[in-house]
Amino acid sequence: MTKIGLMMLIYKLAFAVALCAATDVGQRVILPPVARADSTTAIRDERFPPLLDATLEDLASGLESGLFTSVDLVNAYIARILEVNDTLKAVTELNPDALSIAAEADDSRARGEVAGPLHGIPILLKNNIATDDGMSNTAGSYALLGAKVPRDSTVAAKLRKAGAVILGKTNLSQWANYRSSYSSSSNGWSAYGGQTEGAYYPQQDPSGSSSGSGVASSLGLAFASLGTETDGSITGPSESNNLVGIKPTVGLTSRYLVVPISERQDTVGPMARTVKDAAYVLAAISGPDPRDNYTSSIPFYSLPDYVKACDLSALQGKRVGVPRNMINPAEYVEPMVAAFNESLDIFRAAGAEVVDDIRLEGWDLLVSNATLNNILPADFVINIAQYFDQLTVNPHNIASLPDLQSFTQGFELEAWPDRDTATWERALELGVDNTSPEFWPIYSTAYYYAGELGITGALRNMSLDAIIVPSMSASHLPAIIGAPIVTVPLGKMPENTTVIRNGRGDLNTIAPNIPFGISFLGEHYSEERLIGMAYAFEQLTMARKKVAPYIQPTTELGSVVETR
Ligand SMILES: *[C@@H]1O[C@H](CO)[C@@H](O)[C@H](O)[C@H]1NC(C)=O
Ligand SMILES: *[C@@H]1O[C@H](CO)[C@@H](O)[C@H](O)[C@H]1NC(C)=O
Ligand SMILES: *[C@@H]1O[C@H](CO)[C@@H](O)[C@H](O)[C@H]1NC(C)=O
Ligand SMILES: *[C@@H]1O[C@H](CO)[C@@H](O)[C@H](O)[C@H]1NC(C)=O
Ligand SMILES: *[C@@H]1O[C@H](CO)[C@@H](O)[C@H](O)[C@H]1NC(C)=O
Ligand SMILES: *[C@@H]1O[C@H](CO)[C@@H](O)[C@H](O)[C@H]1NC(C)=O
Ligand SMILES: CC(=O)N[C@H]1CO[C@H](CO)[C@@H](O)[C@@H]1O
Repeated sequence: MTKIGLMMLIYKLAFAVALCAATDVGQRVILPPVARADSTTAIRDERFPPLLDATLEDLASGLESGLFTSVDLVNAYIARILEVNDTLKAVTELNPDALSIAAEADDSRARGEVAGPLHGIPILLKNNIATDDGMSNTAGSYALLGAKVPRDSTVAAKLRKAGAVILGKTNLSQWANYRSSYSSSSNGWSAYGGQTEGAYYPQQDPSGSSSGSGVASSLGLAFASLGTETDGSITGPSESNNLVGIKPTVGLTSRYLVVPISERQDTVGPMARTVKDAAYVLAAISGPDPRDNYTSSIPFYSLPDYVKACDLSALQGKRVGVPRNMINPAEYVEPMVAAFNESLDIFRAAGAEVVDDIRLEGWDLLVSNATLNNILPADFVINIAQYFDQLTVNPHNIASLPDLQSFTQGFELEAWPDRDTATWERALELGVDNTSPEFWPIYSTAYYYAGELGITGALRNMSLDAIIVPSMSASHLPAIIGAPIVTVPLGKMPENTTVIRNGRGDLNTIAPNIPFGISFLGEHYSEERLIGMAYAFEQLTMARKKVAPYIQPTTELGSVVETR
């Protein structure tokens, strides 16, 4: 749920990168401000929707007309997963019941019983979102292999109720990237799951920690997937894998039976290929849950219609602010900033007012005070113990972070000490948890910086509808206050980009063809407005279509239907 991303690269690699003179600035992505028809379909001349880009509306209408069945869809997606499994390791396990659930969905559809737009539609879950079925919920660790939960997580239960077929679990950065130090970890690696890679460049850093969810949605290994974010883990892998990601307000989606980092910052959200598809998934998983009392802060009697929010004219009359001081100034991300700069004309052409060069003082205050990073460790020591406490089967009798640390250090497949446990050591040495009196000044200071001197203050003081930034710089302030983000594809790194490896040196973080995005930030529970603006922007740009993966599966619905 936290990503090792470009922010880390700025701070940790600043020196190394300064030596790396030839970072590319050319081949800017030109996004003409030309309105197109609502692109709710990937179908062109083909009889079957190509699965790399198939939208929910394509899939639902094919199921409705009998062109294919939900069983066909499951078979096609499984074949696609297996085609790229060896290289990308995006999906940790398949649901052994997926085909029988799909068959039931087909039967009920034949009887005229359709649960909703997701009826019979295959979706993947990040492997930290528990299901009470034949799949495990490991957060990528052997510590949880064989563990059992008392019931489905609330978001999984809601997906089932909406008729979706839970197809499998996606690989992730182990413990949502809350285990190892920067130089010893890599996005998308887990002991149980291996190393996930992105599909846009060989050995692409898939970003994290919802790495497998990003790669899987990106290549059409399912209709869409769920990820989780604590600080960047939906936003980062969505941008690096050419996707739309919605990081919902903390409290809009239940975290019950989701392996936690922080009750204050964790949230579950969709990673999909279009804004409208993500909105359909968000609508299905949102809402109050007595088992996660943060959801009692939902201010709506009935939820907004996130799908209807997808309105081509949603940018008309809006004011968007550009906080230049939050944007990563490094030379190696210049193509991202250049494309972002050019996109401002699209906002203007669509009738929005761009308030450029606003300064969020809270950003500078927050990133210059290391004490303010202590929210996550203070929550984690408490919240991870609460998760273990809920298990009905706990194979290694782990009750606390010290138990987990000693299991990990003693279990060979956990790859310790090559992959260290520095994040846990730090949390344990801190001696402050979220019940300590010392916790509150830290939390309230960080909240004030990210809120009043940051997002909330800026939106109010300048009457803005949203703050927009390149997605690489989006996650941190919203993380602290639990506010939402919507990221949309914007462009890709140019052909002559100099390759930069991750901290561990085993993945390519900056490389040609790697996609990047633009993010819309807003006040708590402003998803409806952010989705509208993101949709209008997406429809004007369609940047996802301008980037092609270097590897992709070839199985399509046509061959599955013909050979059944
Ligand atoms: C990449 O090509 C562009 C011209 O298209 C040029 O301006 C830029 O300097 C080149 N960058 C590198 C790293 O060679
Ligand atoms: C994926 O590949 C691995 C070997 O790399 C294999 O062990 C595994 O069975 C494959 N996954 C599935 C779902 O078949
Ligand atoms: C929320 O739930 C937690 C855990 O069940 C409990 O400790 C806490 O007191 C509850 N808070 C509120 C405000 O109800
Ligand atoms: C983007 O725009 C800002 C503000 O106009 C400018 O300072 C910056 O140099 C531009 N960056 C790139 C890469 O074009
Ligand atoms: C950092 O924030 C903490 C918590 O509010 C505060 O006690 C400390 O004085 C701050 N440090 C600096 C250098 O401002
Ligand atoms: C918003 O206005 C308040 C009151 O004037 C001020 O303290 C705060 O710094 C402003 N926040 C931002 C981000 O402009
Ligand atoms: C389906 C898939 O790709 N899952 C793989 C994730 O990575 C592990 C370890 O390499 C494989 O065993 C899984 O099969």
